[in-house]
Amino acid sequence: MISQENIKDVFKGDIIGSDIIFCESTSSTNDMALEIGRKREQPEGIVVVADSQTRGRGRLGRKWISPSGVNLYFSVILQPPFSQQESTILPLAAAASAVNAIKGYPGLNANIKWPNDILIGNKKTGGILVEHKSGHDKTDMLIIGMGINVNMTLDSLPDDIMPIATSLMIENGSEVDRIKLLGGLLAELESSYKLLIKGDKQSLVNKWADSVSTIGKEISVKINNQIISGTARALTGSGGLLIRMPDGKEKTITAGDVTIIKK
Ligand code: BT5
Repeated sequence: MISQENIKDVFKGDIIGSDIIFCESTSSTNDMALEIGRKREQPEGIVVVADSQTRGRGRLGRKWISPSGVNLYFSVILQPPFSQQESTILPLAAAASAVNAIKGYPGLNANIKWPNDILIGNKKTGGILVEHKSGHDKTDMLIIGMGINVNMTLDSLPDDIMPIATSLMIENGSEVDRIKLLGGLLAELESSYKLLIKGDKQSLVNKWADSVSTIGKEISVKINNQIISGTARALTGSGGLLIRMPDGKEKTITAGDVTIIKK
């Protein structure tokens, strides 16, 4: 069980973990983080964790299934000292942090489906939703929301996501301590975030590229109403995906829904 008492010291970094707030159930930890962040003069580093969400959401208003007692749902407020455009790297930083933390467990070789899915094999075990909001006194806040299926069992997966989803426990057969995993993940996120602030984005991106299973595959990407197809070639220094199209031209995309056509 997660409680305010056993989670409050899960991680205390220089930036992340300035306050850790737990709630049994909330609509969405991103909304709760926004509400709390707007009231604080220095919201950076606040982490909001819930045991369940009643209206957990993914990108473009999609639903994030958030049952109680088994998974992780949390949001971290960051205020990066770089532009909103440069912040496109943050979903990737968050995904890489989750992958590194998960890889610490035997038998759990996670990978990233660009830009925001955490997969084991080709099934989704986590997702990231980054929202840009204005906070106290109109300061900018980035709310990094993460959902990870930790101890969900196969028979508890709803039918609509059963074919595409998994959990850490389904994959390696043993229960994972959610609080410990959260601590490891926040530590990874803090260390990447500090390096990002220092400005060495390209070397970080190069390190993460090894975990991005999308690279080298034939994909199609839906961006608003447009579909672009081609081969995913590499990550750019700002976390975008470089695609080579059938006519040989290259294009960088910064967001979108990726479908893998051929491995
Ligand atoms: C995401 O969106 O993958 C981002 C999910 C972010 C969830 C966290 S939980 C904490 C914080 N608070 C929130 O309200 N949200 C964040 P997207 O790429 O749009 O994927 C959504 C799709 O994933 C859905 O349409 C389903 O197909 C699938 N899905 C829904 N729930 C799932 C789950 N628990 N496990 C695996 N797949 C799921």
